[in-house]
Amino acid sequence: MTARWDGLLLDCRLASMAQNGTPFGLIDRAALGWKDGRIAYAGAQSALPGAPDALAAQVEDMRGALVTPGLIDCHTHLVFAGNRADEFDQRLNGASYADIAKAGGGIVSTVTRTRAASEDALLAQSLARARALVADGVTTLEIKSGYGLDLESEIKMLRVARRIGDELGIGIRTTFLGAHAVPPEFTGRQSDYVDEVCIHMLPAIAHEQCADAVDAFCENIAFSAYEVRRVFETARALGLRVKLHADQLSDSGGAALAAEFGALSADHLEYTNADGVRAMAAAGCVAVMLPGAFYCLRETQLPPIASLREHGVPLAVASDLNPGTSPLLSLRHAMNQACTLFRMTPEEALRGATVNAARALGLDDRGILEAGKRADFVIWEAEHPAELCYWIGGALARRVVADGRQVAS
Ligand code: DI6
Ligand code: FE
Repeated sequence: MTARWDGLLLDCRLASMAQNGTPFGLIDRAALGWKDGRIAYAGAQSALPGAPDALAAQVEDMRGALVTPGLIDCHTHLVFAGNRADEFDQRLNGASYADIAKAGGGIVSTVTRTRAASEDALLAQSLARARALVADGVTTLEIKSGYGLDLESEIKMLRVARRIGDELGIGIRTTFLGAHAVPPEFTGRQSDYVDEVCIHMLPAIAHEQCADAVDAFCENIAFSAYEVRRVFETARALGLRVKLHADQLSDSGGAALAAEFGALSADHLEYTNADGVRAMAAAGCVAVMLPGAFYCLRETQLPPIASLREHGVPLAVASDLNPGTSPLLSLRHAMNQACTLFRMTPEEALRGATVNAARALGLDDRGILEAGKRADFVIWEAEHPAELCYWIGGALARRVVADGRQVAS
């Protein structure tokens, strides 16, 4: 009997996200079985290879409940200390994000607090945010460094990120974002800081194996395309995949640069031009939409969704959870914003938070309900998958399962 599956759900409505010719890869009157953290069966209940009780140790009747792949938040800055509600207040009193950054606030103020926090304090604060995402359906989470900006503090952040995965039983992908901002001790010496990132930090990060990818903030208030190129060349030489904060506030040629380096994704893209879109399409680079930052900054320049669609660039959606421009604790809420603000369809938004998000992280073992994939799934208090984008807030996730184990209810 040891060959039996660990669990089997009957009579569910699976939004499998498989390309099976139906929207959302929908399968009604479906069954989902899993064993040892992997999906053993996902398909029509009528085609199960045996009697349910003989197939699995635990069988549950879902009475038509909606089941989707676990959500994947492929772009967050979730590990940080303190918050920036004070800057939120300043912005409402007229200061712009760029003004605040130039006056030494912004990212640098979070850097000061993150450096000062002990690893355990950083973990405790960050865990609370991760729990909120998981409660809303997230089973895989990308977390960037970038608030340490010295080797020791960056490694501390990346260690905390991995500890969150251990604590919560979810999947974590870590990204080194040393080129996020110039730390205070390098003020006026930006190119020296880029040297520091390339000559000292990146090799150490690669040696410690604490990052799954390398990111940079390519922007006129951050790092130039020339500087990012140096970071990417170093990453490539060290065998690390790259991704990029590209064209968020201005057209800096970020999308084309990301594509040139075979980036997993280029993220934001509000100001990306037609050449950038074409380059991304040719390179198979995922476009990560971050409507939370667009909303918080009250941006008006929309990312070129129609053109990305037309060129077949895979669209992902993420929270960009960060203390400055997107204090957003729900990926589902980002999906709602992607629909309402960016006019993505609910199916595109759910694909963007499952299969395409997996691709933006270089993962092909999740994001879809199919035999052999990770047993990461969510049982929802909803009838139709469009509801996941339609409701704003609320506690829709009835049960969140990662690696075959319940991680939130
Ligand atoms: N782009 C963003 O929107 C955030 N970082 C980045 O590279 C902002 C981070 C912050 O303000 O703390
Ligand atoms: Fe970001």
